[in-house]
Amino acid sequence: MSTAPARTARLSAATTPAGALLHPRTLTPADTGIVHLGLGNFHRAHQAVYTAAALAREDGPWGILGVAGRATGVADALRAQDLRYTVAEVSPDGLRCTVPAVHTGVLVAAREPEQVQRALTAADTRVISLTITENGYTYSPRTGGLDLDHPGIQADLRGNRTAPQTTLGRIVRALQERAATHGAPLTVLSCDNLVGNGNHTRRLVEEFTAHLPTGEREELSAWLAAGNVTFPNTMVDRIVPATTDAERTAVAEALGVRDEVPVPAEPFTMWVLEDRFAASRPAWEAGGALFTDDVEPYELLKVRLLNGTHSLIAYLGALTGCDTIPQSTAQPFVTDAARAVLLGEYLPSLTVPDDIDLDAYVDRLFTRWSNSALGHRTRQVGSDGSAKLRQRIPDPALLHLRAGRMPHHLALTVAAYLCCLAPSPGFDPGEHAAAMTDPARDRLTALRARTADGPAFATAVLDDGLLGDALPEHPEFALRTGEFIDLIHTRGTRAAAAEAAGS
Ligand code: CS2
Repeated sequence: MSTAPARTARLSAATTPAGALLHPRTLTPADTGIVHLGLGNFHRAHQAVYTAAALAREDGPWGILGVAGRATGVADALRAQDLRYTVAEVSPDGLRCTVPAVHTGVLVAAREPEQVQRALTAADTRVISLTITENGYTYSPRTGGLDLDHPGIQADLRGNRTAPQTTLGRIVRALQERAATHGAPLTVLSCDNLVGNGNHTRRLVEEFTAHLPTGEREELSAWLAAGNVTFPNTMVDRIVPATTDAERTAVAEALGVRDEVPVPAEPFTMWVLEDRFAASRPAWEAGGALFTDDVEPYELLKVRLLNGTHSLIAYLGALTGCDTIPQSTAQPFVTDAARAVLLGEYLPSLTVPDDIDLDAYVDRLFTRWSNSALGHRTRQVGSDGSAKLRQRIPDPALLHLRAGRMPHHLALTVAAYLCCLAPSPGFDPGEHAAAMTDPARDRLTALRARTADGPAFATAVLDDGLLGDALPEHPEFALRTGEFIDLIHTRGTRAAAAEAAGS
């Protein structure tokens, strides 16, 4: 997998250059205080870096046991490297390599389910944190609540306590065990791009608990009601692409050691959290985290201005042959569409927090998106659109529709997504769109096959609940989305964007 010369030593505890370490101590399994579900790149370049800064400021029991869901590659590579990896901060000015060294173990839930349950249940585990992506929450886009039709949820509600299949199942079974044994309080910390991510996680945990068979749920319900588990809301931000050989080579050159699983990341990073921790927490403010009573304004700002606009940039870019987000934003028509959706349609739907300088924030977003050294791919941002757009589009769209305004660029976002995922026969959305993964792809393709034109297709998709159950009350939104679909198919993506701009 590596392109570094084979004789370069592998990264390990012994070979980590001391100057790259973000904190001074070598952690052991006894230092574990956090079990993190979702061992992806984002976690390793975000929470892990803040945790290293916290440990550099004050020592504490905040080592992280990282749990991958299914994939074994990262976990096994980390084990072969004494749990060390590099964060390769990439900017047009160059590369900065650091090694957080905060993990005390790694597990793969599908392979080592019992060990995962033991770790989640351990009294020393004070925080269970999550970066499982929007998709990992097994919620129904239509209702926003737990997806009781999900086969994994059904199995976990009935199934054994030691090897649940879903994240919700793992958490609730561990909470049951905690309530029944030591009763040590716990914080469940969602770090995913869901609006009200803590509240949302609490709702899903409570719904899962409520559906457990009688005799299994009473003790846990009472324990939860007594406030033993908190679910702070958080806003997380850092653009973290997938790893390529380019980072492996660059890290080998910069550090002189071979890291099979470095994480590329932009220099910018932000974390805003509610300070509601049931059993203390690391001093994450040492890494710049902001603690506040009200995270929602920051979450809305980020999920709409950054993530929502990002989706439009990804889909317009993919449809015009762009591999990366910077290539997409280099096209003036994409920048114009991004500005229009951001300023004209997302911004009016939120209140900007007092400490945010909006002009600087927006300028920085465009600078971040044009970081060509980072190479963030349109297919990565465009993947799982069915779960992502549910968070980004409906509320702002409804605000405009209820006021009698058509949010043309939100409709264009949905249209471009649908053209990437379920193009009509004869329309080729290109290789980047084809490479997007999405659990809804088959369903969307089936709906497309059953409908005659763009408006009928978009209406069928929205009636199916893709963006919740309120948008179908405004059929004009589906019609507008469908017109853009037909325009993209017949006259091209640029023409559709020009039509949105002129509306
Ligand atoms: C992106 C995010 O993939 C996506 O949907 O919008 O991963 C984005 O890069 C991060 O949220 C930035 O913090």
